[in-house]
Amino acid sequence: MAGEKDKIMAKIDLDKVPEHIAIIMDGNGRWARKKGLPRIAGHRAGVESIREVIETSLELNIKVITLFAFSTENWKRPRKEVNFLMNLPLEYLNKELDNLKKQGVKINKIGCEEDIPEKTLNAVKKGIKETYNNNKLILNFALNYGGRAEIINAVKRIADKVENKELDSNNIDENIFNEYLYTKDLPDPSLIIRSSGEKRISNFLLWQMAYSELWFSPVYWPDFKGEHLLEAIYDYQNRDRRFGKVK
Ligand code: V0D
Repeated sequence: MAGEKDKIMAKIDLDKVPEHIAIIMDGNGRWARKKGLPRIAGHRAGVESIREVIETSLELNIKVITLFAFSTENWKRPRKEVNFLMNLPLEYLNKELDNLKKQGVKINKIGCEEDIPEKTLNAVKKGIKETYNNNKLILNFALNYGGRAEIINAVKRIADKVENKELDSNNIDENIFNEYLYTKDLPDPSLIIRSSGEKRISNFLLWQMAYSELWFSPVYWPDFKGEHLLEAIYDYQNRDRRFGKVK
């Protein structure tokens, strides 16, 4: 029997899939509240949605998925919640790493390493190392990431280079600037998705989103399934991307 996912899948043009999809995984806390559960139960349930997104991305031959897992602002949440979140990469990799390896998924991360507990960082680095040679799909986690912080960090390192006469400021262009971003080896996101109905970017990939298409799904992240990703991709494929030009 063809389910909702197969129905949308049949409409997708496999030659026009977005190369890089970035996702703001919002609505875990509200999902939990609606069910009378603690917020952390929502975060844990959100892991299942990551699995769905990976599976569907592999079916479509999508090259990069970036997941906004923890922002530079998330430190302001209650300490108990922050501690729980910082344990999730470890928990996730214990459970999923074998699968990811079999699926040919390459783990990557962007964001500021400072302030991330050593145990968390070591688990992530181990995941990156053990999947380094995979090439089906890059699963890029934004951890302690902020778009403005990323840009400031780039500007400071460029200023150092100019001061040391290793770079002529006249030569600074978009390509040079890109080399100083966490995402230097990744294509810009073609499509940015935010779940749970909020219509904001919240300091995510500010530089990289210059020409990204945006999709806001009303579905809370733990309820976000393969069919919801396909819905976003189907809409994306029916847009007219002009990059400022006329066709
Ligand atoms: C909570 C729902 C996987 C959204 C999914 C530290 C928010 C579950 C990771 C993860 C989080 C990160 C790096 C890595 C492997 C896995 C993760 C955080 C939150 C914040 F290398 N899920 N996940 N990290 N949530």
